[in-house]
Amino acid sequence: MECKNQQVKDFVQQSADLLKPDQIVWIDGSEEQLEALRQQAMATGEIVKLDQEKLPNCYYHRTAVNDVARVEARTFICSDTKEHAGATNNWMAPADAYAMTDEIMRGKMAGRTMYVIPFSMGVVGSPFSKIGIEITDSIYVVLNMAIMTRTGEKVLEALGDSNDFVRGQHAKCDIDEEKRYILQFPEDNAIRSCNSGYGGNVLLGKKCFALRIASYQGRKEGWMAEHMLILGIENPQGETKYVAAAFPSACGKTNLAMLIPPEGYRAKGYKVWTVGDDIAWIRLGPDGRFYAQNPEAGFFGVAPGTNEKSNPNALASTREGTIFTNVVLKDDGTVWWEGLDKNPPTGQLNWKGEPWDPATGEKGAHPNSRFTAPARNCPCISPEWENPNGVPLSAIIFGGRRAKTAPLVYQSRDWDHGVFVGSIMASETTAAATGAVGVVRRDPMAMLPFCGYHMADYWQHWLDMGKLIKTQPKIFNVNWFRLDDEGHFIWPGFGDNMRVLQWIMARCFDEVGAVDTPIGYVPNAEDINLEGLDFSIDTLKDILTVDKDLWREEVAGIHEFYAKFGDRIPAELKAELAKLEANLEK
Ligand code: GTP
Ligand code: SPV
Ligand code: MN
Repeated sequence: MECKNQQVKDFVQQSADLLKPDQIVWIDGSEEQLEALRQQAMATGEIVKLDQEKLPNCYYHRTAVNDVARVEARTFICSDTKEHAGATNNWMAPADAYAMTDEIMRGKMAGRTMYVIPFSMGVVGSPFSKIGIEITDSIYVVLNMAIMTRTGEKVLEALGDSNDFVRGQHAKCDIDEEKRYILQFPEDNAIRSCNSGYGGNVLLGKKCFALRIASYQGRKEGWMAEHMLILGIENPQGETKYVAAAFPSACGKTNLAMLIPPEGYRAKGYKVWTVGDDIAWIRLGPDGRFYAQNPEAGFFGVAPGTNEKSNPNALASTREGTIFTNVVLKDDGTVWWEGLDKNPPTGQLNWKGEPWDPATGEKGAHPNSRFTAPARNCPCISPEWENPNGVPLSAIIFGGRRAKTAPLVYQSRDWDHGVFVGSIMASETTAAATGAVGVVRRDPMAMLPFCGYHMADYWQHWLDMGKLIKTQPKIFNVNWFRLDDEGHFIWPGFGDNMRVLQWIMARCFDEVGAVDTPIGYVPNAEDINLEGLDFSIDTLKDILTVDKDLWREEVAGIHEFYAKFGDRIPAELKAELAKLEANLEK
């Protein structure tokens, strides 16, 4: 493959000068090249071929035991000043960050091959799309990028002689946790990642580019990069309306994106179509509405809990051309994880590659084990998912994992109030990032770990974007995770979330009323369809209540959180907080 773009060639040469690989291989996007790389990775044990009858073209991989999730504490936004990165990001001066990682990465590809992956986030050639070049010494990264993004020759053709591409450098180095760094340089369109082999740290098109760098680009260029799924809801009349939803990591985006409506809905002709499960790039359309595109081409989904009942569409997506990471490897060439079924296999190897006995109660798959599956495999993939112009949004949904406080669903009063609702999101932490699990933390718009600049400026950008659109999507908040006194989820969730989506749609098109509460509009319990569900209206009323005492505590938490941003908090949001406080005193 020949590259004619001088800036790309220079970047590759500079990378080689630093990393000193024995050879350089350009990824052309062909199946022949990928197959040759799989053969090589199998020979070294980096990947294992699974049973080709049951799981054609599927492979298995284990990461190092110390390298199983995103490392937020070692992720930095290296903007020119600390102020630009803001109070919620780790910051390092760009010159220091380059110098430090020059030392760490220098010569680390000696004796190895350096792969050059031209990739496009978004449909190649679409007005939404952006191009990147990832340098890596990991075949696993190449194979994953080939599923998660559009790669190869066609991307270089689309780039032409432009300098508008993100420069990504990844080197596995020694997988040393103490020298692991995930660095974003928004002003340079550049990313560096070293000493990791875990997805979110090394598939540089995903969180590093499509959220951290892209959120910065979006502010500069007048669009938005969000941690959101996109789905289409088709009604019995055959009309499809689209919504985007932001939930923190491992809080249900993939599951909602692939929802199968309950029997009664299916009988009437309702369908849900998946456009994306993790990231949405949103632009203003010519008709004054927001349009969203999924910049990815695959799903990097949480394996545990995925089963025939909870998410058959995700499971079906993984039956071909998929890479499984850190799940249980069975000697029959298939895989298993907690929650796949109720029969944990015996005599098999756990995610660490050790003999494992489920009777000990120890988990076989890592809680953040993942599948990398091509989006086109998904039985409910939307016919519009590769529409170069994206899909128009009727609603935006925020949500988190809250045992208490947040009701099942509520609607904001208007755009600015909706931005406030997003800014105060809080959720219990999950295994998707290293650190404690189950701790409530503020995670505005599910972007806390992914916003590439000052969070308060990001809120201002949301407010500004709202002013640009004629038809603003309605903004909602959901919580599928309220717990009862025994610690069980009260709401059945999954497919039954369709009942909430139906109310959301009805609100978008002024077909149903609501109760005005201190926090926003909450459904009349009678307006949530419980047909065919063994769930009492009293329990529903319970999870729709707005407990003023809990919300007063919440307000105290919001004040504390907002204080981090000082004067930079947009006046609109301060006013919304004051309004919430006043409403709670009424
Ligand atoms: P990332 O890929 O990390 O961004 O995660 P995600 O937001 O796509 O989360 P995902 O859909 O993979 O779900 C994560 C976990 O939440 C899984 O264990 C699911 O089983 C669980 N989950 C998803 N939806 C629901 C729901 O409606 N109710 C309950 N109780 N659990 C859910
Ligand atoms: C997330 O953590 O939000 C993910 C997985 O989607 S990762 O790619 O690791 O970021
Ligand atoms: Mn995610």
